[in-house]
Amino acid sequence: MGSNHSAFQSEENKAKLAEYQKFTYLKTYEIFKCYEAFEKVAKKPRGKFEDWTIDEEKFREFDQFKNNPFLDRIFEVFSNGDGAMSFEHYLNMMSVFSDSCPTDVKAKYAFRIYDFKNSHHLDQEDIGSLIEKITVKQNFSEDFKNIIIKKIFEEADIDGNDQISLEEFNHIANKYSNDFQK
Ligand SMILES: [Ca+2]
Repeated sequence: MGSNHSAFQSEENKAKLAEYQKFTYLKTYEIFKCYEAFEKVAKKPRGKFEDWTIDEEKFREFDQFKNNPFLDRIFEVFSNGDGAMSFEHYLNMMSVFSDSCPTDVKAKYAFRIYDFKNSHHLDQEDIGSLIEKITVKQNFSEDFKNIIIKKIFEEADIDGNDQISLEEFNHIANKYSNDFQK
């Protein structure tokens, strides 16, 4: 695939493509790949691809996210919670998950994904849910889970208010950014 794509030939869509190149961390061929993946599953009420959407059921069919324990949270965060993911939402999501996206941007979205109650901070319940999702096969005891939660708060909750703020989360994300990027 070169630097051209049949979907981006009109002046209007060329301008769109230029915007996507500017506002995402995706390379041009990655934007084309996203378009093709999205085009395959999207509902198309009108011809303009800006109007196409995918719902959560369709989103579950993407190989990349099928086994992700945070799939429902990812869909909610990137579709802005209205149940329909537009192409621009999708592109933004793929951009955040791409290798070129910087750690602080990834951390900002990871924070929102782990903020299960959309409360703008992570509390012990959020961290508990996070641990449950990533360790579902290990079947940890409540006691062991609480020990991990305590350890996480000891390290991350710098001001000791029993909540992890975005700033505190960023601090941890940067500290462990090498692991975080994997
Ligand atoms: Ca705190």
